[in-house]
Amino acid sequence: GPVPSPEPKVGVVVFLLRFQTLLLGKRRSSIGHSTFALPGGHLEFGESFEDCAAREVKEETGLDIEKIEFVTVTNNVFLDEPKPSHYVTIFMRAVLKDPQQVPQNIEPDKCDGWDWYEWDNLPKPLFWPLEKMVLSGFNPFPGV
Ligand code: 8DG
Ligand code: MG
Ligand code: MG
Repeated sequence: GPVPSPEPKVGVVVFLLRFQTLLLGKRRSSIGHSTFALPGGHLEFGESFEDCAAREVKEETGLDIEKIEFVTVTNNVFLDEPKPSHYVTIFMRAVLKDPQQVPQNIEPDKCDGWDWYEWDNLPKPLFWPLEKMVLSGFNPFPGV
């Protein structure tokens, strides 16, 4: 019989800003494999966007963040991926509690590693939801 469509899900991702750079990692997950993306993951039942942002960044990088705030939301339908999926993606912004803290690759099955990149010198290819924002002229740094 007909295959039921999967439900849209909510992703919460973080522009983690450190001086003039932000944190990106190369994905190993099936959606967006080998593209550079923000830390983040799925919103859990009952969770605030801020709590989800802090939890996912901690789980994926070991970093502790603060000044967590909502930036924007985008609608992302992934039909060309191995598993078709649909995410409403909440983009948050935050900074490190301790600017000297170093990211760790805590989930090496999901990411090749984390590093800081300047907005004017981003790695390629970017995960397309992020690429779309860059092309639209979006800038995550405050006061721009
Ligand atoms: P979890 O089990 O830890 O909750 O999930 P995850 O494995 O960390 O999920 P994820 O794929 O990293 O993030 C959830 C979805 O959010 C992702 O499949 C698609 C959407 N998403 C975007 N843009 C970005 C981005 O820049 N980074 C991340 N991590 N996810 C993004 O639309
Ligand atoms: Mg995660
Ligand atoms: Mg993730």
